[in-house]
Amino acid sequence: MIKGVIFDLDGVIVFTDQFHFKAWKQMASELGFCLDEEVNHRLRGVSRMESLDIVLEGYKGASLSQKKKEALADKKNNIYREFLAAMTPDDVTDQVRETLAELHRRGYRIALGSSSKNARFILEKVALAEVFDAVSDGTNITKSKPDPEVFLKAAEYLGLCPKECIVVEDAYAGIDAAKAGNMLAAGIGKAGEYDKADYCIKKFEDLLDFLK
Ligand code: B16
Ligand code: MG
Repeated sequence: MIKGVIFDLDGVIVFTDQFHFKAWKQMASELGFCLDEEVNHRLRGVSRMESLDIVLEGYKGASLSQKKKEALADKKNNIYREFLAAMTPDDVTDQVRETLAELHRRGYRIALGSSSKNARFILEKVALAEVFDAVSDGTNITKSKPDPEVFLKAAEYLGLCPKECIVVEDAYAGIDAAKAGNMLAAGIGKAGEYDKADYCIKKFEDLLDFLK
């Protein structure tokens, strides 16, 4: 029986993927290369340093030391945080806010399961910090999606077993992580086409059709 719903953040609750992309693009242009829009979907759900490696596939310069890579990731994060700083509660749709409230009314516990180290900052900006019963994010994990760690921690923080939880994800890596953690998975957006997802939803509020 499902008792808990674990939500991915970027691409599910908020659309910060556009800010990630703009920040990576700016970092790339300072290094003298262009970032293709096609790269964007490969960045979903993967950690900052793994994203950097994907972005640097387009860089043709001399190889970069670990220290330089960390400086580039910091630079990207500073640009990204400037976009985040301008977020407001209007960056969350009424449908998302009302669906979360309805899930609570129906007795579900809800958690966040995000790879981002900026997750709590984003939740504060969009006035959702008090809504989640638990938060598992990039600050409490050692392995990122498709490893299940972030979702297993979320279930643990909710006091539930993996089998009692369903994950809502926009990334293939996130659906793989949920399945590796023995959880049900609902795909939204691009992940809605993924055959490993147990449920495919077109709109966020469609969750209420099967989470009765
Ligand atoms: P940060 P999610 C992920 O968020 C993003 O989809 C991914 O593009 C990003 O690299 C990752 O967080 C790390 O974010 O640099 O803020 O720590 O989809 O897992 O909520
Ligand atoms: Mg995501």
